[in-house]
Amino acid sequence: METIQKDFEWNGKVALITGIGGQDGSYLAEFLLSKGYKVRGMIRRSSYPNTKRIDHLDIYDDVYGKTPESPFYLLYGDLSDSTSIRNILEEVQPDEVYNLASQSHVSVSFNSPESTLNFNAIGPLRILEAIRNMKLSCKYYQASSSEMYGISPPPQNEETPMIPQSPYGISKLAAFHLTRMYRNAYGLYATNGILFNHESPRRGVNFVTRKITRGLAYILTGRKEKLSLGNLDAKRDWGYAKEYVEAMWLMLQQDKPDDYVIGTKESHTVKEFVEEAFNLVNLNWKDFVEILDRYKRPAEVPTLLADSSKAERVLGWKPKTKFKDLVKIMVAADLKEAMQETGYLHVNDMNMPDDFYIEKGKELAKGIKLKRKRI
Ligand code: NAP
Ligand code: F7E
Repeated sequence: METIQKDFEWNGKVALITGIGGQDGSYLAEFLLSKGYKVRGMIRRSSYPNTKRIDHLDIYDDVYGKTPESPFYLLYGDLSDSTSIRNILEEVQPDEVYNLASQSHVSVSFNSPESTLNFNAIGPLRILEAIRNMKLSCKYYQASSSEMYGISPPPQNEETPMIPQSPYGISKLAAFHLTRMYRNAYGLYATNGILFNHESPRRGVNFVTRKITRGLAYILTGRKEKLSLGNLDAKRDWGYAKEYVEAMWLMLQQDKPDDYVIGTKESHTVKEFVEEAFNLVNLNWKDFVEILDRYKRPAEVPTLLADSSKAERVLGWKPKTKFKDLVKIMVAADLKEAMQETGYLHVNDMNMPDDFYIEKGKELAKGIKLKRKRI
C-alpha cells in the first residue's frame, strides 16, 4: 500500500466517492487526498468488513475522528437506497461527486440482472435526482464503461454507436444517457468517463487479468496446479487503474461537462495476457491452463480498442503504462503476496523492486519444471 502523509493541507474542496472500497475508489481517494481534497466515501454494509484497499487511510481517524475537519472518513449508504444517498449528500455537501459504485462484474450481471440494473442504472438516477432536488451545485462523474459498445467494431470513441451485450452493459448505457439527460435538461455539471478495462494489483480476483496473475502465483507457490479460464480470444484494451483515476479528476476540472473515452489505444487477447504472464517466469502457459465452458458468457464482447484522442487533446491525459508493463506489475505483486503468505520471503525482502519477485518466481518455476520431468 502507498504511504499516506498525515500532514494535510486542505484545498477548500470536498469530494464524495461512492464505491470507495473498490479498485478505482481506493486509488482515487489517495489521489484526491494528495491534492488536498477532503474525501468522504460511501460504503455499504457487508457481513464481514470489505475495506482492505482503504484501511491504510484510517490514519486520520486518531487525530480527527469523523468530524468536518477530518481529511477522510466513510459513511454507510447503498445505491439502492435513496434516503441514504440524500442523507450523505446533505451531510457531506460535496464539490465533486464520483459515482464509482456498481455491480461491476459482466459475467455476474447475467446471473443477477435485476440487481445489476437497480444498482448500476437506477443508482445513478437516484444520485442525479437528489443533486437536482437538493439544488446542489456539485460536479458529478459517472463511471461509464467500454462494455457499452458491445459488438460495435473497433476502434471505439465518443461517436461510436453502442450495442451492449450484457445486463451490465445495458445498465451502464442507461446511466450514461441519464447523465447526459441531467446535463442537457437541467444544466447539471454531469460528465461520463467511458473507461476501457483498467487493472492493477488491487483488481478484484475474479476479473480475468487478476485471475491469471494470482493463478500463476498460486501455481508457483504450490497452492494450485492449474488455472481454469473461459474465452481466450476476446480482445481488451487494458490500462493501469492508478493512472486512470487522474483522468476522472481532470474531467471534472474542465469548464464544461462532457463525455470522454479513456484507454491505451492498444488491444490484446486474453491468450496474449496469459502468455505474457507465464513467459515472465519462463513457463509455457499451455502446460497449466484449462478451458472450462462455465467461464464463457451467454454473449461476448469480442474486441474493445479505445480511440482516446479526445482525452489526449482536451484533458492532456495519456497513459504511461502499456500492456507488458502492466502484466509485470501485476505478476510481481501477486508473486510477492503469495510468497509472503507461504513463507518464501524473508522479512527484509518486502520492499524490493518488481524484478526481484519475478526472479524469485523464475527460481520457483525451475523447481516445478524439474518435478514435472521426474513424473
Ligand atoms: P469494483 O472494484 O468492483 O468496485 C465497485 C465498488 O462498488 C465496490 O466498493 C462495491 O462495494 C461498491 N458497490 C457495489 N454495489 C454497491 C451498492 N449497491 N451500494 C454501494 N456500493 C456498492 O469496481 P472498479 O473496478 O473499481 O470500477 C469502478 C467503477 O468503474 C464501477 O462502476 C465499474 O463498473 C466502472 N468501470 C470499471 C472498469 C474497469 O476496468 N475497472 C472499466 C469501466 C468502468 P462492495 O465491496 O461492498 O461490493
Ligand atoms: O473479462 C474473458 C471474458 O471479467 C475480460 C469490468 O471491469 O471491464 C471489465 O469487464 C475478458 C472477457 O472483464 C475468463 O469472457 C476468459 O471477454 O476481466 P473481465 P470485462 O468483462 O471486460 C469493463 C470495461 C467494465 O466496465 C467491467 O466493470 O476475459 N475471460 N476467461 C474471462 N473473464 C473472467 N472474468 N474470468 C475468466 O475465467
